[in-house]
Amino acid sequence: MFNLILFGPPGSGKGTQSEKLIAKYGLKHLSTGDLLRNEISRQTLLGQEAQSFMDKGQLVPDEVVIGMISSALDANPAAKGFLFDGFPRTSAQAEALDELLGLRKAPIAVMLALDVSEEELVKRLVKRGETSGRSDDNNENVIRARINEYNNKTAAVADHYKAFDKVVLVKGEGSVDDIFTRLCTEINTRS
Ligand code: B4P
Repeated sequence: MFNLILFGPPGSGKGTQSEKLIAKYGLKHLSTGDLLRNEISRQTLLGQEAQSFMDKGQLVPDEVVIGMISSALDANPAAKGFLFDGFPRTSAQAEALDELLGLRKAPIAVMLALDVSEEELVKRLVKRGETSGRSDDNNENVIRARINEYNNKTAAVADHYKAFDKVVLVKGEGSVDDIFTRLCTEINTRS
C-alpha cells in the first residue's frame, strides 16, 4: 500500500494535482474539503456544522474530520493506496492519521509539500471565486483568514513528518503540467 499526503496552503494546487495523480497511480483520493462540501450539499447535520466554520475561513473541528477520514478508510479496504488532500491540517489530525494507518500497517510513505507564495495563492483563489460558487472563495478577507489558519495551525504538520524524514518540498508555481512532472518524479523514486 502506498499512502501519500499532498500538502500545502489553500490554493496551492492540491485539488488540481490530486486529480492527475490519482488517475496516474490508481490511488484512492481522500479530500476532506470535498467530503465536507458533499455533506453541505446534502444538508446533513455534519454539513451544517462544518459550513459555519468554512464560511469564516476557519478549520472544522478535529473530531469531525478525523471521523470522516476513519469512515473513508474503513469503506475502502481494497484500496492500493490513499492520496490525502487537505488532511491532516493540525497536529492532532496528523497523530490520528498515523494511528489509523498504523492499525493497517501502512504508514505514510511521503508528504509532498507544494510551495507557493502568498501573493500567488490569493490571486488564484480570488480568480476561482469568480466561477466556483464556493462561499469561502468569493471574499478576500475569508481567503486571507484561510491562509492565516494555515500559517497558525497547519504549517506545523510538516514538522511532524519532517521528524520522520518524509517531507519533500516541491515548487508549486509554474504550469500545472510542470508541477505534475515534479510530483511524479518524487513519487517514482519512492514507490
Ligand atoms: P479545501 O477544499 O482543502 O480547499 P483549498 O485548500 O482551498 O483548496 P485546494 O488547495 O485543493 O485548491 P487548489 O489549490 O487545487 O478546504 C476548504 C475548507 O474546508 C477549509 O478552509 C476548511 O474550512 C475545511 N477543511 C478541509 N479540510 C479540513 C481539515 N482537514 N480540517 C479542518 N478543516 C478542513 O486550487 C486553487 C485554484 O488554483 C484553482 O482555481 C486552480 O485552478 C488554481 N490552480 C491550481 N494550480 C495552478 C497553477 N499551477 N497555476 C495557476 N493556477 C492554479
